[in-house]
Amino acid sequence: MFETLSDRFDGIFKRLRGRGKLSDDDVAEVLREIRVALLEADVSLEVVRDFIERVRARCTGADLSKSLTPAQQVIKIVNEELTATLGGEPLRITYASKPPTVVLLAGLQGSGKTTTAAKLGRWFKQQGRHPLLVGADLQRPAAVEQLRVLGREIGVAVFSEATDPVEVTRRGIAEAIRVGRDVVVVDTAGRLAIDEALMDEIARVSEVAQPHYTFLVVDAMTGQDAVLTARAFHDRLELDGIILTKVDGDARGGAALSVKQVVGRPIAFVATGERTTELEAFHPDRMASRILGMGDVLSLIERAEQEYDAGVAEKAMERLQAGRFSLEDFHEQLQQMKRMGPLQGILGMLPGMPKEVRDAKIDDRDVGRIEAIIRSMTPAERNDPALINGSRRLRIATGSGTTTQDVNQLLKQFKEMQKLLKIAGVANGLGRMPGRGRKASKKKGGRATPSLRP
Ligand SMILES: Nc1nc2c(ncn2[C@@H]2O[C@H](COP(=O)(O)OP(=O)(O)O)[C@@H](O)[C@H]2O)c(=O)[nH]1
Ligand SMILES: [Mg+2]
Repeated sequence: MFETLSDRFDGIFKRLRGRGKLSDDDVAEVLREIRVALLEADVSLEVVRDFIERVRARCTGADLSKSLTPAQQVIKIVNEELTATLGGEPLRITYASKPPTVVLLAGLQGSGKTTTAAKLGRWFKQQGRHPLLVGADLQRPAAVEQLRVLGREIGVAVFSEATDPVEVTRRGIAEAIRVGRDVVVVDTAGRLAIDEALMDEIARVSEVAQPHYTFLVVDAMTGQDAVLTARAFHDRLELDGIILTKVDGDARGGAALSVKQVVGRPIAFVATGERTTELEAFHPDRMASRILGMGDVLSLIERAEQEYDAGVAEKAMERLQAGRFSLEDFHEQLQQMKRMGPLQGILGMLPGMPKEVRDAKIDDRDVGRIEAIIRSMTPAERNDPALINGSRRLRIATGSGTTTQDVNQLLKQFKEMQKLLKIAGVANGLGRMPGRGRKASKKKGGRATPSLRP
């Protein structure tokens, strides 16, 4: 889900990351790109417009944090506004003080109601509840059978009988009370399109069910149609939330991003596949980070703000730009990063970190060894590894309790890293983490492509 958008954001932020201070024109350009990306992802026009305005206001307002680079600030703002667009706070189920808690599922035919009813049964069971599934789709005999099969699979009882949907619902709830089930999930019939007969039926079922939660099940792959469907149902039924299904097949995610604002109701769950395990409670914040393809940038930024010594970062940055980033600087950076936590985790959180670096296995024990080796070098060697010949290599290995192979490996890795940093331009992001990184941009035009090797 959201692959399209994720790719676009990745490109936009990658280019941003190479910048120093952002001019009004830069901001306008970024906003234009984000706008196109959202429209491409099939997000409703009204939602896009509103989103862009909110981001614009904050990017040009006084909201900017002194301790973040411009790129980080924009990412932070976009992340927060995406979270808001996706619904802000996750929906929390509160259980009826007088059980059972009744959940009514509505939706078009084929949207995934029956499958979702079973998934919810499983989910409630995992929450320590004792659910009962009620099959109130009597349109096709196969519908109830489908629910029974799924019920057996997940070990949740299913109630149904060949009367009519309203009667089945009434008796299903009575049955739940009788046998002490505390959650009832009612699966209902759908039609191919919204029609009056369907709306009447679901309204009558709702009348007797008096549901605590009415969820509309919609197929994410239908994009903006899903949003229109949701609005039509909400007019009749007063939805509490949306369950978005088949997000596994939806690369764009337009429905997910539009539904909260257009319908005024949040996404409660997303279904990510056909199996009964494939249902997730929806967390807007986590989804936003996922869309931005950046692991957990906010936690990283927060940690960086707390731990990173801006002075050291700034110095490293200057040296990177001057093409003089040495093993000495590398050592200092390692120290800094170590303070922030296990290296592997940090690298995974860095947006735009080349895949090779992110996937590289970094063991914190290796870091200890690297430090020992660097410490055994003379300052001259640290600043110019080319000095390190055979006898120096042996001395360093002995001094650090390692082998000459270890020393060679480190020197090779350092060279590789310089290359990677150069390619990705991440040297910027790294070196100026939250720094008052202005210095970098004072140089003409603020174009800060580091050249690591003279
Ligand atoms: N890939 C995928 N398929 C789903 C998902 N949810 C439901 N389906 C499939 O969609 C089809 C219709 O589902 P069903 O529950 O019968 O829909 P209903 O008519 O609304 O009850 C079935 O083939 C399901 O296996 C999902 O999240 N991902
Ligand atoms: Mg069904």
